[in-house]
Amino acid sequence: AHDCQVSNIPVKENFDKYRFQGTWYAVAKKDPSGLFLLDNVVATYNVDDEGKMSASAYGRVIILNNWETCANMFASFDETPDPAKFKLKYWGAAAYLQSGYDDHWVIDTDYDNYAVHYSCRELDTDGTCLDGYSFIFSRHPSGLRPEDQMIVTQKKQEICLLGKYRRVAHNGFCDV
Ligand code: DAO
Repeated sequence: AHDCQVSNIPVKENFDKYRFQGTWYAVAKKDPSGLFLLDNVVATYNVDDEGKMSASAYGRVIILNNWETCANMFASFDETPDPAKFKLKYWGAAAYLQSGYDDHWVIDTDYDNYAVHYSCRELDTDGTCLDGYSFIFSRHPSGLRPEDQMIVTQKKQEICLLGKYRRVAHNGFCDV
């Protein structure tokens, strides 16, 4: 059923950016090559009066191979014809942090507990993803509820990333 073609990956139907607002804790991550955010990753989404979605995020990063810090990141989202598929423009509070323009797809969410994010940065010639990343988000820093874990495992399979995730720790490193 899953041919791993990026263009065939199902995303959340009728995605509601308003219900998605607020704080999400990354509890697992599939890294891209040249990974940036390591752990203690928290993203807060907001929709303004004009319906424009933005986010701020932080997480522990290592700059220049040896300097550990907390990255303070900002993001704005461009909408596409599919309400669950955005283009993410992101930049750091400081110039030495990463910036870029990535896909930002919401694969699934119940808005209240879990969300599965996906971004393919580079397509392979066969239409599968050559380089991408994915966050599993929870509304709770403690992790996912058992009933959500089953759904999330299913979704990881659908995006062909089952087994590729690592746990994202929340140990207070970036708390203010
Ligand atoms: O960690 O390797 C990586 C890629 C992360 C890209 C930076 C994203 C910053 C903004 C996050 C908004 C919500 C996902």
